[in-house]
Amino acid sequence: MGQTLFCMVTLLLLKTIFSCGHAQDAELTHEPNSTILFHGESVTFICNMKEGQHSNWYYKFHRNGHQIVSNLDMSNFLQLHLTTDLSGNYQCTGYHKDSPSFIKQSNNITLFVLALRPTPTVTADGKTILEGGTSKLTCSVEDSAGWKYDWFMHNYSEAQIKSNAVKNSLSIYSGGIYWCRGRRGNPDFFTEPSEKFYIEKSLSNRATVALQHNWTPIYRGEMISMRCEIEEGGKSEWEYEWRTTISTTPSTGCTINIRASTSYNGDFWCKGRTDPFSSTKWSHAYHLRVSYKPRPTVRADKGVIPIGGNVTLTCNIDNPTEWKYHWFRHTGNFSEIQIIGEGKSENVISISQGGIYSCQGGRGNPVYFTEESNGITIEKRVSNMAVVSLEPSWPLIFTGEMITVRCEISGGEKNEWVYEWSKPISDTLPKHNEIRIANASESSSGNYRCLGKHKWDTYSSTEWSNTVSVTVSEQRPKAQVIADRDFSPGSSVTLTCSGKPSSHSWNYYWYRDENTSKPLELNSPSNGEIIISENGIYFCRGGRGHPIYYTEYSHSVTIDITDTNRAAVTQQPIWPEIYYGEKITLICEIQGHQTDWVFEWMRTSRDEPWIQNEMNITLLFSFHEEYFWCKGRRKSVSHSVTSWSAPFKSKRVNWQPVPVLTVSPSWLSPGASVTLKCEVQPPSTGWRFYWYKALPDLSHKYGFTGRLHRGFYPSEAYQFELLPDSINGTVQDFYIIHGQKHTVGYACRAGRGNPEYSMDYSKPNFVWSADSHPAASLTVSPDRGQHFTSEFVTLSCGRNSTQWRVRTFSQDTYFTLPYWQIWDEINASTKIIRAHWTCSAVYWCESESGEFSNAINITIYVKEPLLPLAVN
Ligand SMILES: *[C@@H]1O[C@H](CO)[C@@H](O)[C@H](O)[C@H]1NC(C)=O
Ligand SMILES: *[C@@H]1O[C@H](CO)[C@@H](O)[C@H](O)[C@H]1NC(C)=O
Ligand SMILES: *[C@@H]1O[C@H](CO)[C@@H](O)[C@H](O)[C@H]1NC(C)=O
Ligand SMILES: *[C@@H]1O[C@H](CO)[C@@H](O)[C@H](O)[C@H]1NC(C)=O
Ligand SMILES: *[C@@H]1O[C@H](CO)[C@@H](O)[C@H](O)[C@H]1NC(C)=O
Ligand SMILES: *[C@@H]1O[C@H](CO)[C@@H](O)[C@H](O)[C@H]1NC(C)=O
Ligand SMILES: *[C@@H]1O[C@H](CO)[C@@H](O)[C@H](O)[C@H]1NC(C)=O
Ligand SMILES: *[C@@H]1O[C@H](CO)[C@@H](O)[C@H](O)[C@H]1NC(C)=O
Ligand SMILES: *[C@@H]1O[C@H](CO)[C@@H](O)[C@H](O)[C@H]1NC(C)=O
Ligand SMILES: CC(=O)N[C@H]1CO[C@H](CO)[C@@H](O)[C@@H]1O
Repeated sequence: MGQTLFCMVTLLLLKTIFSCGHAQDAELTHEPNSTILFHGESVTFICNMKEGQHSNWYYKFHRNGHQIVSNLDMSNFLQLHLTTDLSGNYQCTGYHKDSPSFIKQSNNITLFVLALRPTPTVTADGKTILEGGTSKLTCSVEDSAGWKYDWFMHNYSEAQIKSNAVKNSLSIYSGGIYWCRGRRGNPDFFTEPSEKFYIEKSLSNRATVALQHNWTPIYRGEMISMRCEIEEGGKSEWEYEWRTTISTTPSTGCTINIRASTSYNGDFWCKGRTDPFSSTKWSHAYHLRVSYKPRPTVRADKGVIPIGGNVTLTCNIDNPTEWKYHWFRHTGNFSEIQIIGEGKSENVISISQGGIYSCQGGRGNPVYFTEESNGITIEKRVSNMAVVSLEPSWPLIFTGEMITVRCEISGGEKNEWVYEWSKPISDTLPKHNEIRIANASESSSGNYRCLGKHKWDTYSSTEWSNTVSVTVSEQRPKAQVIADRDFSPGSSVTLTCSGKPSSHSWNYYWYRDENTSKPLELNSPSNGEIIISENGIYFCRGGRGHPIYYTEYSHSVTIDITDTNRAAVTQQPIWPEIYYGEKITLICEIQGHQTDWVFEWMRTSRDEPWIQNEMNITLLFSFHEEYFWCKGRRKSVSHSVTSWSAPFKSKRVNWQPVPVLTVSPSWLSPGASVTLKCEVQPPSTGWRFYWYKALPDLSHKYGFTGRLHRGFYPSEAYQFELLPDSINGTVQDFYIIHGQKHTVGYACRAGRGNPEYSMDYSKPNFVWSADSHPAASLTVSPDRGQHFTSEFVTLSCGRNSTQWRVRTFSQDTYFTLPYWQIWDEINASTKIIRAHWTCSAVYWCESESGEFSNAINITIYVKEPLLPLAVN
């Protein structure tokens, strides 16, 4: 009954559709419901007639208008395994079983079958997840629909975390590697897996780069440790990551230990990580700056440790509190360095010893040291007092005097001190306690002071002593004579001698009548006064010290008690005679005040405009005697004039004196001394003597030396070489030569005055030796000392002829052979003489280099003796 009803309703409906003419269309659907499908996927079409029971219909499926043969059973669904050639337009058609002409056609479905399996993409609303937050991942398959989603995560190992989800998004809470795939259909068709999507979890703990020590500047060479600190990080096992701007990447540990160098200058960041996907944010950058190793400087509050006090040294380094201080002391370049303070945290030190101090800073473990500071020299004053004294303590010292400056130090042994002077005399610093100046000169002037330093600690010294001022006058002082001028004839005269510059330390010595060897005896040599009642020429000088240092002689005053204010001409030097060409000084003396006068001079040879009291003259050759007069005129009272002095006649002689040298002995005994004596003829005084050795001059072959006269000038045969120590001449007129062994010739010369008046050389004189000189030996042939006027005698100097000559001496005359006795000359050094009476003489050889042979006596007899004579 029910069935019948249903059939009736269906029929009714059919009728309604057909009768209305617009029955509902058939509907074709497909699963998966997507226009784009992929090769390998299955698709199921279902055809719905939307009218009656679906079993009342036959179904046909068409692609692109062609019936699809796999649907021969005419069922209402069609499953296809897709390949790309199955793309196309699908439609189904239904035929009503009851009325096959009743056909219904479905809608068209267009399918595109793509060859390549699709790949989904994963997108996220953030690449990192904050701690406690979430992130949403979305999986999308482009251009096709109907997918369900599988999610996978890689976290140490791979796991599927969601399967067959309808929603294509996923909320996640932890970091990791995520991917997805889509699936649809039955059986499942899978997309390719998506790309892996990396999500990092950002931990809220803060990372900080910190130095393990809190020092500000880091110095080159210092060991430092940089640490990555993580806030509240104690709970987790952290791994660390570092990032820097320097070229080398440091290790991945929690700390970076490095020896600082400028190549580490840069920025450092770090972060902590608990697992591969969970890390903190990067820390703030830490700027590492490595500076050069510092060198501290030392300063002292004073340079010298006062007596009983001390000195504070300060070691300065930047950031002083970060360092510990090490102090050193040494007392010389080679002394041991003493460590006096190690690792003090104060940078000051108080010292009470002298020396050179330096410091160094150190910090860290192992200790990092700064450079060593400069050294600072600290001296120490000890309480001993240095006192300097001058001996003798005259306020003015004269050139040539002997003085001693002495330094005395109170307390302590004398030899424990080294002395230092602030006025050293020479470049070599005297270290002794006295400076003895044997011959003071202007350069010895100055302020002398001294100090003592301990021998074993030269940085400990006394204070400078007092100063002693030494003034050395350049001039040798001269004595001055003043006569009290108001003396009346017949009474005594007082002469006063004074040293100029004056000094109370002078003793005075008086002389009369040019006798300088013996001063007059005085009661009190120190007051300089002498009362005289005897006429004479007086002069004086002062002297002081030990050995006595003398002033120059004063000029002399002529005391003629019978006349007052009488001018007198005197001569300086006081020589008994003056040779022509010699220079002397004439002095006009007036008793009384010398300075008060101007002078007039008169002489026989010419007018004399000279107006000073001293006149230099040179006496020239003259046939006439020359006289000099002078007179004085008071400067203050011009009409007060003395009378002309008595005429002064110089004892001039018109020739030049001649020196005569005698040698004794004439014949040498081996090792004897030879005494040379030089006499000036005629004798006179004031001479200095110069001594010479005679060097033969062979260029004067025939030169001979006669007596005294210029025509036989000795220098023609000899040249003269000054003997040692004779350069300034000698005062004595003799000269001793020790250890002379061979024949040799000498000469002398004398001179006097300033400028020196110098005379000719004396003729040479010889000392003969019978000993052969190694250089030459004179041989006689026939070999004997006696010969006869009838004989020829050959004299030979030896082998070499040109350097030697034969000399002879007879009757005070020297000859070079040949002479008129010479018959023949073999060569210069071998002579044949015809024995002649004049030839009884001494013979020897001599060479230009100053060498002499032995000397031989040869005696000539007039007649041949009856008996033959032996040599010697
Ligand atoms: C198939 O997909 C289309 C478009 O997305 C939609 O309009 C239709 O309702 C779907 N059909 C089924 C049976 O889900
Ligand atoms: C990742 O792996 C760790 C260790 O196996 C585990 O503790 C953690 O829960 C995992 N995370 C997820 C999202 O599975
Ligand atoms: C340095 O001098 C001061 C004051 O004069 C004194 O207090 C201190 O003890 C002295 N130190 C030394 C080491 O002598
Ligand atoms: C130490 O050496 C320096 C430089 O070589 C030198 O100038 C100084 O005089 C020396 N000091 C001593 C005490 O030798
Ligand atoms: C003293 O010095 C002077 C020049 O400085 C010199 O001429 C003289 O010979 C010296 N005297 C002595 C004794 O050394
Ligand atoms: C005289 O000669 C001496 C020594 O040469 C010299 O010092 C002096 O100045 C001269 N006097 C005059 C007035 O020329
Ligand atoms: C000679 O005199 C000069 C100047 O007075 C002096 O420098 C020199 O040392 C003297 N020579 C000798 C050997 O005495
Ligand atoms: C040469 O003669 C002198 C005086 O006649 C004599 O003193 C001397 O000793 C003689 N010399 C030799 C070497 O015979
Ligand atoms: C002799 O003297 C000459 C000139 O000085 C020299 O050249 C020669 O060598 C000398 N001969 C001998 C044997 O000494
Ligand atoms: C309803 C509809 O559009 N039908 C069409 C389906 O496709 C065929 C040809 O492929 C057409 O003829 C129909 O009109």
